[in-house]
Amino acid sequence: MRAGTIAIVGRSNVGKSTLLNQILGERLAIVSPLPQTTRDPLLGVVRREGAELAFLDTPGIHKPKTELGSRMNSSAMSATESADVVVFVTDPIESTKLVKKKTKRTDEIPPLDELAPEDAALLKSIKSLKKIPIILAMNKVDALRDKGLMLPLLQSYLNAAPFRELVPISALKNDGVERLLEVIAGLLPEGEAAFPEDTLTDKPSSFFAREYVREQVLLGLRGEIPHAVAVSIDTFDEGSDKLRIAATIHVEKIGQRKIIVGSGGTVIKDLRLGAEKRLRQLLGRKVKLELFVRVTPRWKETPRMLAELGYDRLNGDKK
Ligand SMILES: Nc1nc2c(ncn2[C@@H]2O[C@H](COP(=O)(O)OP(=O)(O)OP(=O)(O)O)[C@@H](O)[C@H]2O)c(=O)[nH]1
Ligand SMILES: [Mg+2]
Repeated sequence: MRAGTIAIVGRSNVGKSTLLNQILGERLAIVSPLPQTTRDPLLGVVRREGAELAFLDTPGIHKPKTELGSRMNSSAMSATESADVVVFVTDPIESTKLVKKKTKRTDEIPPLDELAPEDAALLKSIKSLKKIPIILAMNKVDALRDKGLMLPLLQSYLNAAPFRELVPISALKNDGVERLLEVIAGLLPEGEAAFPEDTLTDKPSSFFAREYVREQVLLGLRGEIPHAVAVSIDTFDEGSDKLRIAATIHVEKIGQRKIIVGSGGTVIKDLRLGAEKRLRQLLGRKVKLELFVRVTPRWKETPRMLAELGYDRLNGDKK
């Protein structure tokens, strides 16, 4: 059979986690309209006729402003280095906006003939890694009314790196995803399955408790709050009737704490109910979640806090 690891890599917000979820047929990864949603590489395993595909969703590569940001970038790059195949995800609409911004172009018709500078830089570093086959997944094609407009853009991407294949997809609408899997399977090395038949991921349930609380914050709150938040698990009790979890939401400032709690605790109650529901759906059992909020100034810059919050250099980054 064919078996191997596939890194899903790209800028923030291009739809990498949406793609992982669509491939798995399960809302495992958290997804939001905000950049830097994914902070840790996340493994998801699927099987197809004669193939085991172990996908690693990675944090979006961005210009880091904090120690957390640079850890996220390096974990994405090290997942890429150790992969058998790289799926480079990008999207035509946002790429176009980035080009417009850089070149200060004001044309009405989008300049769909140049790749985003951020993508160019990232492709350069992926190319220099070693001879890992790279596939270009042009995502969000559902959002383009005239798909013909995309052809010059695709050509620019093809010129920028030795892509083995180009697959236009819509991760959201499940268009082209099965073909992407076929292409990947064809590039994987011959080998034995690395995971037991029923493995979906290698992350423990407590990881998803953290993630799904953060997802509720990303989806429910605006402004500076979503990126100021980290979640830690205080207790995780499997129990007999239900799973009992106590978690702390860390914020950077006192004002943020107030907003998260909300007047009369309404906001935090919604966060709790939303996260409980997501966990119940994933784990197939009753969940009782208790949430606390704590102000932990500068947690994104403090190595000790980052390690405590699970953002140490363990996730694929061995440095
Ligand atoms: N129209 C459209 N939107 C999509 C598609 N795929 C993802 N999106 C949207 O794009 C946004 C970002 O999706 P994510 O999957 O979180 O993106 P990501 O690349 O994982 O982002 P980071 O984790 O921040 O790097 C969400 O609002 C998704 O619903 C697609 O195929 N079409
Ligand atoms: Mg993501």
